[in-house]
Formats: sequence, C-alpha cells, structure tokens
Amino acid sequence: MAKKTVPVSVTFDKDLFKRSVLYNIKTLYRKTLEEATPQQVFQAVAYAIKDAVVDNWMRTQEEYEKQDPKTVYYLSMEFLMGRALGNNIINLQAQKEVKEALDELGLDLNVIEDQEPDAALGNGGLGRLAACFLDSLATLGYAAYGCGIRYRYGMFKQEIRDGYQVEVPDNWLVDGNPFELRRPEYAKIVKFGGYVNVHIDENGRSNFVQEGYQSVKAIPYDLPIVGYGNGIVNTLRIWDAEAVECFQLDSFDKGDYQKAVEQENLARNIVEVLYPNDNHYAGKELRLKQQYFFISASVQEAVSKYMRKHDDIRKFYEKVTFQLNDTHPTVAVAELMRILMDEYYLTWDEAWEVTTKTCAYTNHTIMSEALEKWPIELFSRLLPRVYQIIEEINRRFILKIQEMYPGNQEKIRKMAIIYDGQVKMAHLAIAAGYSVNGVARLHTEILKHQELKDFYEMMPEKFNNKTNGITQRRFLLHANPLLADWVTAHVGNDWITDLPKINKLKVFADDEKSQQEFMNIKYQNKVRLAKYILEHNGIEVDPRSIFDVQVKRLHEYKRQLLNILHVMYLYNQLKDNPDMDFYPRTFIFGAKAAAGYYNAKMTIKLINSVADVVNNDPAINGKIKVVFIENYRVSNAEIIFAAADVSEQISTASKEASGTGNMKFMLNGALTLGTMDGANVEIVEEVGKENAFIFGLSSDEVINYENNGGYDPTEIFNNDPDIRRVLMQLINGTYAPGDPDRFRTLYNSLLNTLSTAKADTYFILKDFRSYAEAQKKVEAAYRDEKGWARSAILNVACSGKFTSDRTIQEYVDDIWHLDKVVLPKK
Ligand code: GL9
Repeated sequence: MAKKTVPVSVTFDKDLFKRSVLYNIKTLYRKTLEEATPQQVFQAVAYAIKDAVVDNWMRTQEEYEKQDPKTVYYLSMEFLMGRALGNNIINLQAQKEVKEALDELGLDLNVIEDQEPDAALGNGGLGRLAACFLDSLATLGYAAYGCGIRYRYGMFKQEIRDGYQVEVPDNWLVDGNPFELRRPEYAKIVKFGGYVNVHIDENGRSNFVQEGYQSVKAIPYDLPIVGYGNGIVNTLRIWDAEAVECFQLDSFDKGDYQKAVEQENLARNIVEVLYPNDNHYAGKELRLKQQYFFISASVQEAVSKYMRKHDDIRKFYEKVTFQLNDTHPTVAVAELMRILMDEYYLTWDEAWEVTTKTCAYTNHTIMSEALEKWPIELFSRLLPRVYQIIEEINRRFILKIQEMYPGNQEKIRKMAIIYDGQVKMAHLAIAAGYSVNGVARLHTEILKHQELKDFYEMMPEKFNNKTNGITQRRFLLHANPLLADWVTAHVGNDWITDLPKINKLKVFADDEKSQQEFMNIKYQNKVRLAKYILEHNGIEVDPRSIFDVQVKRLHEYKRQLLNILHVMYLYNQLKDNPDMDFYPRTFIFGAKAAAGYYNAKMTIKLINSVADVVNNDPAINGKIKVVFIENYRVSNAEIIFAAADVSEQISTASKEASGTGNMKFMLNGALTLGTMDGANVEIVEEVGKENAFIFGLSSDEVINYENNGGYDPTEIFNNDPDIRRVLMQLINGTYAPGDPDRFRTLYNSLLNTLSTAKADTYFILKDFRSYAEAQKKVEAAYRDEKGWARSAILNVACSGKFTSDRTIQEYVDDIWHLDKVVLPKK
C-alpha cells in the first residue's frame, strides 16, 4: 500500500502565524487571547491567514502582468462560496502547521472555523458551480476573475417554526469580512435611465450619448481565490454600490435635489439583496438593474485593464474572454458593443467582430419559467442606449435568419431576440456568443434537439457540452478528513489535484479489511451528523440506520414530494404490519424554498408534519425517522455528504440539467438512487448500474408525454389502493389534525379533478411504483454489508470524471484557450 502524506507547505511560517494571531487580537480588539470572544479569535486567525495569502496574491498578479496570459472573466450573478478560512488553509497546504500553532495557543481549528458565516451569494447549484470553477481555475494556474455582486444580504437564513419555513435576513457582513479588500481606485460609474442624444463632433462623426440619467458608483471588493499548493491566487471581484458624490448644495440651486436623492436611493437598493429564486425568473426591475450594474462595471474594468497594456482594442478577444453564467449577465454583449463603439469609436462591424469572439454562454436549465424575457418598455426605459444596440443586433440577426430560411416567418417568430414586446436574453446570448454549452451530456442533447433546436440547426458549430464538476478539495479533503486520509493512505495523495487517480481504490473494493475501514469511517461521519441533528433539530437518530438523504433546493421538478409520499407509504405498511422485516431508515431532508413558492413551502410543512407523526409513534419502534435539517447551506452540506449512505437524485427525467450534489455524494461514497437525468446518466456510466439504483421514466418518455398533452394520473389513483391511501392522507387530516385542507393544493397538483389544469406535471404518481421498487432494492442491498461497502468504495473510486478540474480543462481547451501560468520558484 502506497503511504504518502499530504505534503506540507515549505513556505508557511508557523511562528510568524502565531505571533500574527496574537498581534491581531491586540490591535483589532485591545484584548488578550483569553479575553477575546470566539468571533474575535476567528477574525484574528483569518487576518493572519490573509497575510500569508496576500503575499502570493501580489506575486501572482505581478506574474500575470509579466506573462500577460489570456484571462477569463466568469460573469455571474451568484457565487456560493461558503466559508473561506478552512478552504484557504487547505489550499495553502498549511493545515498541519496551522493546527499545531493553534493547538499551542490552546485553540481548536474546528471551533474557529464554525464562527465564520457562509458567504451565501448564491441560490444553489449554479452559484456553487461558479465557486468550484474558481477553485479549479486557480489550482490549474489559469488567469481568471470571478465578477459578481457584493450583496448586503445573501441567501436568506431559513428557520423552521411550527414546521413552516420562515425567512430571516442573512446579515453576513455584520462582523466584517476579513478576507475582502476594498479597491476604491478601481471604482466605475454606471448609468441608468434618461435618453439617447446624438452629438455630431468636429470630424462629422455622430456620437450617441446618454443624457438625463441617474448614476451609481460601483466599488469593487476583491476576495482572494487560493490555488491548491501552487502559489497562485486569483480574484473574485464583487461590486458594491455607492451614490456618486453630487449631493451638494449646488444641486439645490440647479433644482437637481430630487435627482440627487433618487441616485442615493438607487445605490442603496441595488446591491441590497440576492433574489432567492432557483430556476425561476421573477421579472423584477431591480433585478435588471443589478444585472446591468455589475456587468457595466466589470466590462468597463476588463476593457480598461486591457488597454493599460495594449493599444489595439480590436484584438481584445486575444487576451480576454467572457463566460456568461446563464442568461443573467447577457447584457454584457450589448455593453461591450456600446463601449467599443461609443468610447473607442469602432464601427459596428468591428465591434461585432470583437464581441462575438469574446462572449460565450452557458445554459443551466430547460425549465421554461427560468427563461429571462424583459418587457421592452422596462428595458428601454432603464437602458436606453443598450436597448438601441440590441434592436440593431436583432435587426441584423433577423436578416440572417431570412437569408437562411427565406420566407419562413415561423423561424423569426421563434428565434428573434426582440419579439412580442419582449427582449429574449437567451436568444441574444446565442446570437452573440461564440460558444453555447449545456452542463451535462443529456442536457446538451435536449438543448440541441428540443429547446434550442432552431438555433442548433442554424449554428451547430457553437454548441458543445461541458459536464459539470465539483472541487474535491472542499468536498472531500475539507469536508471528510477521515475518508480523505483513508484514500491517501491507500492510493497516495495525487487525487487532490488529479482526481481520476482515485481510481486506484478500485482494487480495494473487494478487500474485506478495506471494506470494514470504509464502513467504520462512514459510521463515524454518521455519528458526527447525528450529533449535529441532535444539537440543531433536537431529534435523536440512530447512526446504524440507513442515512437516506435528499438535500438541494426545494422545487417541484426535484420531487421531494415523491420522497415524502413514499415515506408515508412505508409508514402505512409498518402500521399495518409492525413485525414486518424492515431495516431502520433515517430520511434526511434539507432544502430552502423560494419565498413566494407556495407548493414548495407546503412540501416543507408536509415533511415536518410527517416527521412529527412518525418520529413520535412508539408503535413503529424508531424504524423510520424523518429529519428536516434547518438552513441547508454549504457549511452543513459538507457534514451531510460525508454521512450519507443513499443519495436521492429523483428529478423528473429531462428536468435537472446536471445536478452537482449527486457528484458530492458519490465522492463521499453514497450510492445514487435516481432517475436517468442530468449527470446521473454519466455517474451510472462511470460506476456501473449495479452500483446504483435507477428507476422511473426516461427523458424521452417524459418529453413524449409532454408533447402529447401529458398523462392521466387518475387511472393510477383509481387502480392503486396504496397510492390512493397515501393521497387521501393528504386531505383527511392524518398529517394536519384540525386542518384537513392544509395540504389540499399538493393533492390538487397531483390529481386536480376539479379544474382543467394539468395534473402531476412532474410524473410523481407515474414513477411512484418504480421508485418504491428501487427503494426495496436499497434495503436489500444494505443488508449485505460487504456488498454495500464494495459498491460504496467503487463509487468513490469512479468519481474521477466529476472533478471541476476536468470541467475547467475542457472549457480551456475547447472554448477559452487560456495560457497556463506557472509561478517561478522564489
Ligand atoms: C442549475 C440546474 O438546475 C442544475 O441542474 C445544475 O447542476 C446547475 C449548475 O449547472 O444549474 N440551473 C439553475 O438555474 N440552477 C441550478 O442549480 N439554480 C440556481 O442555483 C439558481
């Protein structure tokens, strides 16, 4: 067995670090270590780590100046970073020294890490993917900026009161953020509203200028993104808004008082809060302001930075590429055109050439309610010049369509960027992007042949797939130290930067000693989670039971309802037959619902109501426990993945573009119970279907039903008494004593016998039996402990494909063409 340990940093100075911590406590708080609060100790430690990071940060940026590599700007409304301290220590390879140093100071790193609030500047998968990508970009040595918004309030904190979700503001900056750097010297002005005027200059050139606008000052805050063990530190640049300094007395004189107050308010509102919608577009004016705000600032900065070193803006794309994370940043296309034409005087054709070689677009969902379509009225009022440019892009795009499909009005109706009074952001991104990618193989195929069929037929060369990935540094090395050490002890530590090497574990899958060690580690992680659940939820769970976990945003297509209906069904069986053979199971849920999403919120209430009944029924002898973990987020996710036996990935086939939680579970040795959807398809392909539990309709079958008007769930209701019984329990008060109508809307969403609205659009009843069968197989498989351990180890061993390092390398090779940077030895 190859025994290698994690290499320790040669440059991290332990004594300096210790002195730095004590010094920080003194100068920040005028206290000694003994007097400091845990939060103050965290701050002092974080500043000491930042000290070490900043040296590498400066060196990296100097080297970028020298080598002038091509740079990607990852433009995203969301970066779901989670906590930074533990990750930074790991990527500095300073874990051992930091632990020792803190130990010598009488401090516990875990306790300190727990003081840090999550940076929850994202909703879910899309935002967390952006965070994993930044980690991989730095680790692989590519020059990259993440560009986003410094929301004052991130994703809301979820409290469960009386079984209902209550949203509490996430004031993540109350104690300050030790890792951020304010960079006022890079501030930019962003303009909203007003009108466009044409000025003819001395050369007879017409210049378009925005007048009568309101402006906001964008101030960047930089956060370091530490590469693993390579000294590279990239930058996540998030923009704060401030009022421009014009609130002076002479404003009164000019009668501009009103405008000055409005600008002040605009600045205050713009970065106030993250919209808590997942896979759903709300169409709010403030959201469009947020989008233009951070895009205008980021594009302006990218252009000025380029021009500080180069003289020909026509070659911008040789050094810079913009990746649009979904359609949210798509206004970047028009903003770049505006800057190139209005500020650098490029012609339309020149500007278009640069823009279409700079911008690339990633599609993250086929859910139609997520498609951004802005009313023309709103868009043109808020961004008059940008709107003009989009009109012209649209006019020329329609000409292209007509050229390819003469006389085909249908094509124009379906593909135009502006149509029916709306600006369609996806169409703009595709028309102007040089690349359009989906996020898993199946998803990309559905884009090409269903959702974006017309665009694919017209521009097939733009379309490509980039299956998502996750960073093993956070989701194994940091989240699951016991398993990480065990893996390293078996196959060496190459997996940390080269995950496919973890495949060498395969030979241990049949080794009984390894199986026992693995199951023992899983057990310890379950004990850790059980402790967390007891502390945070007051529920006692048995770590010897099967931990069956579904954690992700609450959405109808993700079918948490299928999961809990199945729990109700199992409970009925146990009640009827208390002595039946039943392996104890703990069903664990974690999910936030968008604040205005009624069915999602009622599903949370249902889960908690079922938990109340089932957990407190002595008749079933603790064989089923249901736990809803409050406030699911990156930091507790790390504990949850490590402890899972079963990974629930049960979306309606075709709806989950990729999923990334599925990969985190696999990496931690959970077996997938899932549909053939998103990246599940590729997970099963890697690990073999005998090491997963697959059920349900295929995406082709789902799409077929959809194209032919859906299916009729009443037939199932009429013919399946078990399902009927469960459904009746939704409306007879079994789980809502005193208020039997409480779950009526959920019932109606499945059956809807009263109205003409479609019922069970997510095929829950249709897939129920097949799900229940798969769940039976899970139980049988778990009873065979060796067999289970074998499958679990194989899941870890076969997870190599799902590192975000692979995903990023594919983006680099096929789309961005970045230059790799290696820092010279010090
Ligand atoms: C999502 C998809 O729903 C996921 O299947 C996918 O893994 C991620 C990342 O590509 O993107 N699209 C999407 O809108 N969200 C996703 O998670 N939701 C948000 O997080 C806002």
